[in-house]
Amino acid sequence: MTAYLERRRARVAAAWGLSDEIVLVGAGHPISIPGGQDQTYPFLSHSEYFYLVDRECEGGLVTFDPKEGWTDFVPDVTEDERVWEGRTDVDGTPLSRLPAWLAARSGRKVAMLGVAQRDVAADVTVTAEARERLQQAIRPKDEVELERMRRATAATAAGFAAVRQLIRPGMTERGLQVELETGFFRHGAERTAFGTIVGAGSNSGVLHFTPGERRVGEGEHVLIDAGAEIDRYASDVTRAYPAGTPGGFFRELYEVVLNGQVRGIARCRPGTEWREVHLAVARDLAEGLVGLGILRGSPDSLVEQDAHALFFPHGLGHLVGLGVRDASGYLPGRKRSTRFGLAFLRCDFPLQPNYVITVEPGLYFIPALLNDPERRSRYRDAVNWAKVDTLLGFGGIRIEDDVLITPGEPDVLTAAIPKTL
Ligand SMILES: [Mn+2]
Repeated sequence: MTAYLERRRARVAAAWGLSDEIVLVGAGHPISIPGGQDQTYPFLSHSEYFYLVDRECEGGLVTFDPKEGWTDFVPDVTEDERVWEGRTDVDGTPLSRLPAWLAARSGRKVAMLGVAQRDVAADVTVTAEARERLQQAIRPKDEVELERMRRATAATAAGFAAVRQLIRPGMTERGLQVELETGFFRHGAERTAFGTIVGAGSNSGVLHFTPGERRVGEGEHVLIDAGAEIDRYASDVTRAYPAGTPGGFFRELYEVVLNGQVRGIARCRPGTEWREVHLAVARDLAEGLVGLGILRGSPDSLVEQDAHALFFPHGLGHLVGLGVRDASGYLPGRKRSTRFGLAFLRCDFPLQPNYVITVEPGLYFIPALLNDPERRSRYRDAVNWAKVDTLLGFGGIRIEDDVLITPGEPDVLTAAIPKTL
């Protein structure tokens, strides 16, 4: 086994700290597309399995016995698979030996991670604890992971460079998506890390917009949130581009978001609570909205009232790496806030060296949020509703980079993608 996988497994075993319980981590199986088309969705091994084995293996299973170490169980390759898919044998212990392996350990508690194996009686508590500890062990990215992320980022940068020059009135969202993803694939991407978001005009205010045939209008802008994936490692970038010369309001709002994002990135230091970075950026955005005459009051008190969340209704970011969400989550014992301005945080933990986290503030004019009479009443004094009414078709602006936490200055992995107007 490669040295980096040995190091990973040793780190995970130490994090589990087990004496008697055993752990199974399943890769999972392809999922059929309904309708008898003889097709499956693209197969990706469960990320918990992939992290420990670093290969795609349909039906694969890695086990850990604290008394004996790791075993890689692999399915036998059938003749059909050799004929139709060109599959060859994979190194490992034949899966047919798993029942005997389990029988020899009967009576010991089992943690079942990855995709659950049928017919294995797992202990719910032991499973939850092992999963939490594995998630924490996955968070800091090792050199192999970072090298892949840098390649994914380079492919992403190539796609953004290609699409940027094509943004002009008349282009469709779908047409821009095609050029962007072509750039990714020409530069090594194997897949997109998630469904590409391209929203023109008011569509830029739909947080996860699926591009369609809408054309970019004169004086509108386009929001693109996309990333390439290589060897299972993801990149996740958002930029907003004006079609032609940016209008006054676009420029003003853009500067507010960019300022919040740049200052937020600078706060990404080891030991800093992610929730505090989020709140500091929320405060900067609120201050900017006061400057634009959209919010009224002191930025601190506006954030305390969650007034910023009317225009910034999502968390500041999430871990990215092995997949677009990597091992995001909350420290054990922490619960989601019920506050409107904090409930959507995907992460709640102190930042640590080698975490990679997205910093992606945005400001939007979302009719579904802003036309709600209850909110209009609660924030009667905090919001200049007459001005908001003129902006309900504007959409939104988000700016997102992937930031590697280091012992010193944060390292912006996606810095090659320009974000100045
Ligand atoms: Mn993101």
